[in-house]
Amino acid sequence: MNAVPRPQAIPAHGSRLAALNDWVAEVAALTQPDRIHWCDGSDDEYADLLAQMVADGTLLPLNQDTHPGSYLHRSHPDDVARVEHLTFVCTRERDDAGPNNHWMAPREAHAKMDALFDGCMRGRTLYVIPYCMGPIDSPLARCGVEITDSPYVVANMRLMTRMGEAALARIEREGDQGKPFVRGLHSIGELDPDRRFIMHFPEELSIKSYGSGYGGNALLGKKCHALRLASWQAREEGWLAEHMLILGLETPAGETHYIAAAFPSACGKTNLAMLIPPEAYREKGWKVWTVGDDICWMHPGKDGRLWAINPEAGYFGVAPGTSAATNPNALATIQHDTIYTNVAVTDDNQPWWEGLDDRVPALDWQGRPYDAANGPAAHPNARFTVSARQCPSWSPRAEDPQGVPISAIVFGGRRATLMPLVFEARDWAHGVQVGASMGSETTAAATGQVGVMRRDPMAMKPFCGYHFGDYFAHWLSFDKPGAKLPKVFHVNWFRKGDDGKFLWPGFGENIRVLEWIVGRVEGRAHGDGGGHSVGILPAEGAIDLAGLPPVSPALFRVDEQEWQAEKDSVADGLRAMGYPQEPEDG
Ligand code: SAT
Ligand code: MN
Repeated sequence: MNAVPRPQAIPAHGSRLAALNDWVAEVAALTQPDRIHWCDGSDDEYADLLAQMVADGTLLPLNQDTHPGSYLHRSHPDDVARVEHLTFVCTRERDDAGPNNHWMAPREAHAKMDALFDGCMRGRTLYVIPYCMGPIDSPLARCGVEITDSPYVVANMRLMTRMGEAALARIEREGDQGKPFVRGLHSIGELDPDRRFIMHFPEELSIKSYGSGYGGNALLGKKCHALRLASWQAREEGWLAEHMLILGLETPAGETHYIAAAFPSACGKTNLAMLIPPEAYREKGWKVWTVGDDICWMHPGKDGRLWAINPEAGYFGVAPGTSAATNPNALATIQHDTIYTNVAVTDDNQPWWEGLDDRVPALDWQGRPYDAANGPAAHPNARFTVSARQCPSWSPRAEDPQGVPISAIVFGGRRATLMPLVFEARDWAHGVQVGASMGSETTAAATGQVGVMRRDPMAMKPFCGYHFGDYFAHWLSFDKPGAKLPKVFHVNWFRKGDDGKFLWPGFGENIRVLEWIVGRVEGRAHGDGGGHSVGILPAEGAIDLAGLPPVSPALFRVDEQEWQAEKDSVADGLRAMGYPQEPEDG
């Protein structure tokens, strides 16, 4: 076997920031690693990590002719998705976490986690990953340090965040000014689902995650930091940390509007963010630019508008269903230098998943010879991890330190019935209500039953790090004098007809809806006047374009009785999540 280069020798002091060194030393004393490696984020370091993981079987090289620089990771079969029932927000007061979160007292949670971490890195390397969420020079970006014993996590963090020396330099500079960094401690432990917890301590800006190597459980910059802790910080500091894609829609007039859109996990955020318009639109000059596909941090600017950054630097996207027809940009993005997790492979060792094409895979996601009797070849939550810059529609504005101004916010879920293709909220308060009322059928992104309708306000049910009642109030608080807030919309690509078939083609044709949305923003497109309880629907014919099949009126049919039933269900759902809040005692 090849001699595999080991990580660099342990520096006596990795950082000039005493608080960081002390924390690393404290964690090392608890976890007892054989080695400590401070990640510098360099190409050499990444290459060494990949070589080491290939040598020990953590990564399998894919066909390097068709997919240069790409590897497959097969996870433990019990470690394939987020585990919401094992995810906790640990605040001193239970009520601060709200009924939308599992709660544990911080002292109890620390004791439980420290018992798990005790000695868990024996024989392993402890990696220190300084990272920055957002452009490295952006005042809107925030930094953290993840400690992990998983080289797979390090490699993924390198693709998903700005990781290494530049982040460390910023953390040190901010440390000099007394600014804290988020501390995330992670170990894959034994990958035992009975010894697995993801704990958040928003008051301490810290995270402890044990027993899983899966994305949202283990890449702590993502959901744990950029959503759960950041939403807490955002509330304290007057901004919003949201589960939203950000896209730029360039119109034939050459103007680019930025749209932020919240959909639950595995409901098409990546596809919408990378949309390629149909020919009829491209000819006219429409183009979509991708700023982000999962997370959006929005700050009110001096001009009253909301300015957004994508805190991430990569995509951790769902592979199944991604194809030349559904998302050609994603497919082009993941042609090289991509880490695939839990996909199948063809007989010539190319990554494969359901919906890609009609080839028959050779091995399934667990490495077994493919047999349809075992279920899908790729795990339904199989993922790709890739640098955002590889995307053909990547927007250079994703690196803009001040972010992009948001013209419209879009909410949407997976709803087979009732919800029209698109409607506009009457005003900000109504928009907040529309977001808070979101419902969606569950997907494979989290463990549990798939396809069950649940309330998922703003697509943040699994990610809001504090009480939903306070969260809605925080959203409402943005409506103040001088604010130039985005218009708010709701879309549903997933409505089905009586025959059980989707009524809307989706994907590239979603631009027809986006066109109406920016038309409304610019004051050009017509609405129906809103003389009903839904909101403002497009006027008849307002989203039809010659050359494309007409939009089915069934996509806009709203039965008032069914709408009333939905409102009752929303009210029940919101009450269950603590809104409106009970008046405080005493
Ligand atoms: O939680 S992950 O980031 O791994 C994927 C998702 O659910 O959005
Ligand atoms: Mn997500």
